Amino acid sequence: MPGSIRDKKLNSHLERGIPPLLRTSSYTSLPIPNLSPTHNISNNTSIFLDKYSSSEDDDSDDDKNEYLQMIKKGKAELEPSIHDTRDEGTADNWIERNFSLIRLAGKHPFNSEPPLARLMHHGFITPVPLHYVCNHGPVPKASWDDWTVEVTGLVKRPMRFTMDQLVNEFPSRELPVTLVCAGNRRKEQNMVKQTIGFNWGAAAVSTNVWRGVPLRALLKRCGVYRKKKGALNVCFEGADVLPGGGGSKYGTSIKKEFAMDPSRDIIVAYMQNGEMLTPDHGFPVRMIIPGFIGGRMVKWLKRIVVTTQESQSYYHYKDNRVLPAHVDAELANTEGWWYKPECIINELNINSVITMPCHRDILPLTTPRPYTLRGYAYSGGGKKVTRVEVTMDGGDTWRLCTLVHPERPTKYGKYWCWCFWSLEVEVLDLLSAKEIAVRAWDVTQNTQPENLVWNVMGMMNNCWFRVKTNVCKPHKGEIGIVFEHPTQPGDQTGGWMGNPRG
Ligand SMILES: Nc1nc2c(c(=O)[nH]1)N[C@H]1C(S)=C(S)[C@@H](COP(=O)(O)O)O[C@H]1N2
Ligand SMILES: [Mo]
Repeated sequence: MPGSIRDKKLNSHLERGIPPLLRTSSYTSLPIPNLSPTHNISNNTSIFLDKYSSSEDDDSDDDKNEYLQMIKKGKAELEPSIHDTRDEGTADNWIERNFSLIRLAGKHPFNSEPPLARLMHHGFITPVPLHYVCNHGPVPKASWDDWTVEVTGLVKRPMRFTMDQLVNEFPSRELPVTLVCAGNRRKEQNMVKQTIGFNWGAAAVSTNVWRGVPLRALLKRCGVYRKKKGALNVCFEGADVLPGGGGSKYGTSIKKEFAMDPSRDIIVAYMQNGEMLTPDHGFPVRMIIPGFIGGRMVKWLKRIVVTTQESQSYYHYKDNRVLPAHVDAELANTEGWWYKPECIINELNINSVITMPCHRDILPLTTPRPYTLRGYAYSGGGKKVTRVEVTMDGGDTWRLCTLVHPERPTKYGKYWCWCFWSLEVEVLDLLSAKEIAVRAWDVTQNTQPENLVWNVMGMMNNCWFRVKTNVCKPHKGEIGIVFEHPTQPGDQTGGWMGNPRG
């Protein structure tokens, strides 16, 4: 198939160094690229830079090469994905998956996150097989050659595009984007009071390099009508058929201004980390909406419809909303809270997590030397995380952490990815602290609340992330500090919050 994605070859030069995070961090084997003068990408890797990339954007070849090296390194460290016995007898039995992913919603549908320490080990770019997955139902079986994306509704020229057309007839944009499920850290909410969602830990967050057609370019080709003519929303519809609302497709929508805003970098993506999408992440094509919650990024994209009303999909209303704390499932239905436009979640909120020490890590006190606390932070809407602070005295005093942003801001000054913080502390300080807590701030001076604010869907939990410390005796005559995270994902027990309240 001439001109298709499969024939494109990577063609670029290695120039710049690696981001500082990768040099300074002490994650045991971070992806420290081994820069060599020539590129060698294995045959099955179809990374390419097409003729549009340099004119279209600010994602320079240098940056791309750094990312490529990270991708290569991460891939090399991973065990092969497999047909998992846990998928036997389900509609997903044909999909190969990484065995270490923690399954959160029982067997099926597949909702899973990587072990937190493993996720962090890879640093800025997450290997595809470890990227968290949120599927509401079975993964559609798709073929590149047969797939089409229809653009219709309030457009002058409704059209249907094949995958090869999307690749060859449009400009493309490639950039790293952090995806976060709005349910990230939900298990903490479930400990306080059961929500209607399953137990995400703190690893429903991952970063890949995504490539696709700017949504704006696609809509312009089809001639979107003006607002005066009622073109207010852009709806996205997936191919997955789901039980919700008596059988419906996964779908949602965003405002047309968002869809057309070049600074938002919204793409119709057909590549992740330099290869075609995997089935779990939307093969062959999905939405990527940087700075938004993952729930708006429709996978297995079939239709883009310009409308006056917001999406009518069941999932646009019954999912990805933050309702006030007093609203339980019953009240939500009787008082129609699902349909109140102000409860929708679009952009992510500010959040940060302590990832080092890990849960149940023991720090022996035999050789007291400084210890480095570490973690991740992100915010939404392209806002830069500007400050991360740690308290060891319940919030009376805060210490400033070192922050590393491995991405370069876009030409509009946006940050679409997570960043990493670290803080060196004395072991004696840890010994006298009962708890270590972290909070982040973004460029608009938003920060995280001290206490958890429960909501019925358990979404956007971003209270201070607290790790408890306890003195322990790892060996006879030895003394150490044992660390406890608030929860462990899924049905795993452990964590200072105890077990979920049913
Ligand atoms: N078609 C479709 N798109 C979907 C979903 C889905 O179930 N079906 N899940 C959404 C949710 S809730 C999230 S968090 C992201 C997760 O993307 P990922 O699985 O690639 O990490 O996909 C979104 N897009
Ligand atoms: Mo999600």
